[in-house]
Amino acid sequence: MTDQPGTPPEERLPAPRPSSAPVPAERFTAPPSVHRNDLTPERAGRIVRQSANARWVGFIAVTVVALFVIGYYFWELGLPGGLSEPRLDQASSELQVVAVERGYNLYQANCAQCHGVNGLGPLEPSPGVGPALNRQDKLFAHLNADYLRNILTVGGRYACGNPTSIMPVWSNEGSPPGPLNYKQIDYLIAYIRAEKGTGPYRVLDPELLEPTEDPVTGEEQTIEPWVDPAWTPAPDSTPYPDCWADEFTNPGGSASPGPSGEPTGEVIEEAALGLKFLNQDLQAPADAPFQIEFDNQDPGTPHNIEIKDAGGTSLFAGAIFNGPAVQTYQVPALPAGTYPFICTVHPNMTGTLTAGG
Ligand code: HEC
Ligand SMILES: [Cu+2]
Repeated sequence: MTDQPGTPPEERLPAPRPSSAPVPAERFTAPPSVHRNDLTPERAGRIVRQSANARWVGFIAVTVVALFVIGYYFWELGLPGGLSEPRLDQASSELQVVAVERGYNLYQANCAQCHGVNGLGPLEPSPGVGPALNRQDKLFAHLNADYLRNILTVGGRYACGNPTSIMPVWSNEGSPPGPLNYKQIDYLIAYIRAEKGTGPYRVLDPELLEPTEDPVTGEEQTIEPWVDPAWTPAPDSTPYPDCWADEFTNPGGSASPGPSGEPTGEVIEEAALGLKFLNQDLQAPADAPFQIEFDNQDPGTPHNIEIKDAGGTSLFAGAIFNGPAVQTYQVPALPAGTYPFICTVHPNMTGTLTAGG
């Protein structure tokens, strides 16, 4: 069995096989034509032509791909020199247009009754009880997107901490939840913060979302954005106060809130309801201090009485307070004459005070 006796079986090498003669086998051979490699001129021409076609195909394919890449590059990033807008900017400005147009409708439906159709609040032709929003000094920094989002989520008390504020919670994320979802809040902010010179934004029919036409001119109606991006505050101005009502507590001019101390003088009465002074003709003594007992009957709406002279200079401005509440103002002596008075917050509320006479 083995030629290596003595070694353990696992170290033994296999026994060599006796050599054998190769087995005769018939070989397949290709026909002689296959082995002929001399080229006829036609065949050489065909090969050259065919390989030229293949090169063309390759060249065209590479060119198409290269052009596509270049075209895509400029489509995506915009043509140099601002010839076209980058695709994403274009898409986002389309979204911006949609947001402003929707926000406008939401504003008109929910906010205009208090803040006015143009956002001018008490200065509207039909004044609203809410403060003006469409003012560059407010829009510059005070009414930023975060502030707007917060006040729409928390409600009017976010502005000045007034728990009886009549401005409700608008966001459905507030407590109690309001009627508007986060998208609608975004739309409102987009409308309030839309800048002049952008757009055009169309006035869409709230139901059909179709553009509306001016009944007189027949032209498509467009939205006038509020924010003027070129506006900057005067160099000596102070920032707009965090609480909008603080703006009125220190009116300009030489107004002083009147001498402190014991109230003295005749007491006359005034009341405000529905954004109107109920008594628009007040009689006061001349040349003697007097008091005005002011009954603000508008719930959650701030009013005061500010007395001016004929030239419009403020002579006295009473403290602004929310109704319903009564406060008594101490008014300094006035020379005989007639004086217009207004509510500082709602300059449309007017009356006339006659001293003496
Ligand atoms: C029922 C009337 C009313 C409605 C409706 C209303 N508001 Fe107001 N809003 C007010 C009043 C009042 C204030 C003042 C809050 C306070 O200090 O009590 C106010 C304050 C604000 C302020 C803060 C203004 C400032 O100068 O700080 C913003 C912003 C505002 N409202 C936006 C809106 C928006 C947007 C809507 C529509 C979704 C809306 N309001 C609907 C009454 C209203
Ligand atoms: Cu008022």
